[in-house]
This record gives sequence, C-alpha cells and structure tokens, in this order.
Amino acid sequence: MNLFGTPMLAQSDIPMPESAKVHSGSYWFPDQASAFAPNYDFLYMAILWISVVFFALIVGFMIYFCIKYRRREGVGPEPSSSHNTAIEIFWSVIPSIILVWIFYAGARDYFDMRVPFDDAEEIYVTANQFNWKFVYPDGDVSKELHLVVNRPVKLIMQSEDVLHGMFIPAFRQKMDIVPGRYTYAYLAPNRVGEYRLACTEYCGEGHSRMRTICQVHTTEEDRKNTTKWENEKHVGWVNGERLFSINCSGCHSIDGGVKTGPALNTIWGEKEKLIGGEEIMVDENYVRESILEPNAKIVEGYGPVSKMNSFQGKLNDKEIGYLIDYIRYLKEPDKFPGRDAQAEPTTATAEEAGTAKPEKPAETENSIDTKTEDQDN
Ligand code: HEC
Ligand SMILES: [Cu+2]
Repeated sequence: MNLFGTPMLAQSDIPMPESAKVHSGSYWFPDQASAFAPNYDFLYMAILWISVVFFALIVGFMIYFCIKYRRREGVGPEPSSSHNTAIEIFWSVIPSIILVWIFYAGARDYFDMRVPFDDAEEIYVTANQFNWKFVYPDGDVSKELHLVVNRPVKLIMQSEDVLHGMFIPAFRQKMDIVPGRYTYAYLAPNRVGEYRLACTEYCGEGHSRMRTICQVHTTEEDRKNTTKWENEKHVGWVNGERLFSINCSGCHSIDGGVKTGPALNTIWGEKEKLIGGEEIMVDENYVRESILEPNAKIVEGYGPVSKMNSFQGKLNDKEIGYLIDYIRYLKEPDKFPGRDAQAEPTTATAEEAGTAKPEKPAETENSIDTKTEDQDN
C-alpha cells in the first residue's frame, strides 16, 4: 500500500497486469518506475531527515534551556556570555555545507531530467479539456501513454486550450503543458507496469477526470500488439508525411524547388545522376541508403560532401519504410489510398486522433499558430 491508495484506472478498459498490482512503493512514495526516481526519493528522504535532526536538536535544546534557566525564587540572573566564536563558526559552517550539498544534489538530479537523451523515442502529447492524446513516431495514436521498458522517451507536449500539467507519480516527473508553446519531458521508464498519469493544473470542471495511465511494456512488439490504438487502420504514407515534416522538410521541398537538397516529389523510379557521372535508379534501397549513409552516393551538383546528416539510429526501419511510402506517394498519388482511408472515427476524440497531423516543435512562439493552422488539413 502506498499513501495514494490503489491506482485509479477508471478511464481505461485495459485490464491491469499483475505487475501493477504489486506495489514496490514505500510508505511515503508510489512505485519507482523511472531511472530518476531513486535519486529523487533519496534526496527527499535526506532533506526530511536533516530537517528532523535539526528540529529535534533545536527544539530539544530550547526546552532544556528554558527549564534549566527558568526564573526561580532566590536565584539571581547568572552572567551570560554574549559571543562565542567557535560555536558561531560551527553553526554557520556546518549548515552551509549541508545547504550546498542539497543544492548540488538537487541541481544534478534536475539537470539529469532536463538533458535530452540521444536516442529518445519522440511522442507527441496533446492535452485538451479533458483528454489526453499520444501520437507515436509511426503514427499510432492512443489515449493512454504506452512506453517500452528501458527505452528513453521525449514527450513533446502541447495544449489545445488551457494550462494543463502532466504528472506521472511513479516517474516523479511533472511538467506543465502551456497553450501557445511546446514543453518537453524526458522519461526513463525502467519498470514494467501500469502507472497513473494525471493532469495537475486545475483546468476546469472536468479536471479531476483528466487522468489516464502510463503503461510500460516489456517490448516494442508487446506494445504494438496489446495496445488498443485509436487509429488502427492508419495509412503508411501519412505517417511518412509526418516524419518528413519533422526530419526532412528543412532541406527538401516537395514542389520541385531546390533547397539545401534536391526536391523529392518526382525522384521515385527515375534515373538520378550522381557525382562522378554514374546513374542510379531511385528505389527503396537507394532512398534507404540516402537516409542512413548520405555520403555513399551523392547527387550531382551537391558534392563533394553531402550536406545531409545521417539518420542512422534516429529513424528505424519502419519509419524509413513510411518515408519511402511517402516519396512514392508524392510521385504517384493515385496508387495510394487517400488520407480519408484512415480509421473511421468512432467518437469525437477518435475523430481528431484519426488524422495523425504533422506536429513539429516550433522554435519560436510566433510560428506555432501558423504551423498548426497550416497542418490542420
Ligand atoms: C541538412 C539537410 C538535409 C536533411 C535534414 C535531409 N536531407 Fe536528404 N539530402 C540533402 C542533400 C544536400 C542531398 C544531396 C546530396 C546527397 O545525395 O547526399 C540529399 C539527398 C537525399 C536523397 C537523394 C535525392 C536524389 O535526388 O537522389 C534522398 C532520397 C534524401 N536526401 C532523403 C532524405 C530524407 C528522407 C530525409 C529526412 C529523413 C532527408 N533527406 C533529410 C540534405 C538533407
Ligand atoms: Cu487538465
């Protein structure tokens, strides 16, 4: 049992896995399910015990002196010293050292949690009154947050209306979701199970219902197969379009214009001239190689060294597959199912969720509004 009682899972139909019923949490704390949690709990307990010890010492001495030096019949005031350098130094230096240590430990843990991981899975979080929506790199959409154990995660969060807060007690992590800008949270789930995720900024009447679960799965396959996705029938190229707008659109146009790199809308199936005069047919392997090893084959006019950085380790095979779908779609849109072939919405939330619209963290506040408007359809 922990202080918060059993997890509240009212919003979810997913049966609770065995692991979630066993609490690893202490009397004070819920489960520790994140790599950050032990440090936080340690610091919390350290500060608590330091405070307890000093409280006992100070109040103890105070009571003792009150009694010892109380005013009594026939006992005159004793002469008292007004200054003792040794004691003053002692009680200034020791607490200072402790305070500096608390600051150091707090800052260290804080920065640990704020520094992006190199290989984090990026999950887009949209909060609105009073729902959560999570969009995964391959376009899957869910109403609960589904993670894979020991796989670091970057949450890119935005609000559609008012201020919300994302709190996962088992991770000891909390981050505001502020309208008009993106906020980030870096998660390091290290324990399989089902944990609570709740809104912690009062956001209106339904605030207390704005909670869901964060499920940490054993493997990617487990997550893929056991999760109830909101948009099961989503179309590959739409995912590709999303990934493209996040990763590639800065250098590649899809209207034929040349940016840092060549336009990609008509290359599929064509012969491409490389530096050195060689010609190559643009197919799956060529696109794949262009993404993973840009320098292996360089398009004529873009040498001698490719300005494209490798996406090795940043995009997995499935994501590259979606990008290939998208590049093919750009060339031959008629051969692909339309955007509307996506899952038929069953509820109002599923309707929004059905279209995995490209959501890209913007650098500046101003660009956000235009971006979301642009990408709404
Ligand atoms: C930093 C800029 C930059 C980014 C970001 C970038 N590229 Fe490139 N890309 C280039 C440049 C420059 C070339 C031409 C040189 C070469 O062939 O490597 C190129 C070439 C390519 C080619 C070969 C094009 C042709 O005409 O044969 C493909 C395919 C490609 N990029 C796909 C992608 C995809 C997919 C992404 C996103 C995952 C991406 N690129 C991101 C700069 C970039
Ligand atoms: Cu809220």
